[in-house]
Amino acid sequence: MTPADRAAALFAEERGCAPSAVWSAPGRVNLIGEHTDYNDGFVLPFALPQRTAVAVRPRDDGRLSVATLGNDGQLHRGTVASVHELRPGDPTGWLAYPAGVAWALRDAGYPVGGADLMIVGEVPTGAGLSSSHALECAVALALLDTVQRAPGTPAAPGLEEIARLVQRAENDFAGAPTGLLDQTASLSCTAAHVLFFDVRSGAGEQIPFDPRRAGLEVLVIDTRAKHSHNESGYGERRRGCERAAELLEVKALRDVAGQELSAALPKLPEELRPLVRHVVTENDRVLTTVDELRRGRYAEIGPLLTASHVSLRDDYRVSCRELDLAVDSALAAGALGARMIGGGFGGSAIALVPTAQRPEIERAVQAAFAREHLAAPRLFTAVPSAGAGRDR
Ligand code: GAF
Repeated sequence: MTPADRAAALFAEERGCAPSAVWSAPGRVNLIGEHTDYNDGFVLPFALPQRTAVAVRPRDDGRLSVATLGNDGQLHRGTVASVHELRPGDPTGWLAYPAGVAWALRDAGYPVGGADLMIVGEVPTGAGLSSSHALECAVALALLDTVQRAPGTPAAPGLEEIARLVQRAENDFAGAPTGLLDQTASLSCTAAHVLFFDVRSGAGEQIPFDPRRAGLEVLVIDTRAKHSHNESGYGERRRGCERAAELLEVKALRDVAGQELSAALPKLPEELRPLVRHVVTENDRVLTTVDELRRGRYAEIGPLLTASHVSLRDDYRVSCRELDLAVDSALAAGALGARMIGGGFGGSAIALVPTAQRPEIERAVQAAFAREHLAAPRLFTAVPSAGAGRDR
């Protein structure tokens, strides 16, 4: 059963009627381009097959009544008495995510009213695979669907605007100072492609990406080390980048070109230099990766992925023991490249592996974690899949 089927069935059980629509949105892997999004730079994500589905039906009393199927197999319920009175800071916890989306849509002039929502997700949570954005994007599309049904309401926003509204929900309501990568990936990726997205201009290009045709796979290694953008040093890194841009008198670090790096670094206090070095070199690595993919040179991106990890580990300092172990053990066992993905401080890594060697690389990674007495990581092949859409 897909999450959409499950959400529709649970909705009918819970509410005694069918939902008016079901929407779903995927988690993502970012092939390369980490911590570049809030520096106006480049990212290169693809959508995962794992999705979060939201069954919806409008209500006319302004109440937002949300149920979500937890990892424990139980339904968790939460209610917002009136969407008209939503303000950042209340509710908190998991309900802040759907409520924040309703708030951001209303605040932008989309007259979202009350609704019943049933949420069923299969994107692993806390794994750096963007489960919260999958949820928020699916909720945004489901709530907008209810607005479209009312006569005389404004035209539906495009995907780019929805991404910005979801970012607003995440930043201003849920309190996580994240960039635009994850929402854009969840909403705009397409099957068998990576999305080359220029955050500054908003331009996106779908680049064919089907590693299986080259006998390769992108292996996701969910280390199960917990990560959270609210608590981590994410905000601290972001502020460091903004401060560095100010000192360099540029709008964002995107404006420091690779060849200007050695002139720029001495102008900065010691502690900001590695941050800038990471962002500038990472943007370059995205461009080189796109170039290689355009020529169908899949294996050649391996060293770029590994260089990205080294930069995130040593310069940006957002890796951790589990992520380094995932990367090192995959590389030692024959991966062509590997790197942590997402915000860091836990979550997942990816490894580009020859399909024929996948079983032995998986065994080697598992064995390395067992030797270190760490929880067994969860491994799966990430197939570039479709972005968000309506299921029924
Ligand atoms: C997280 C954030 F949500 C993204 O916006 C991005 O900054 C990423 O970390 C790092 O590239 O996933």
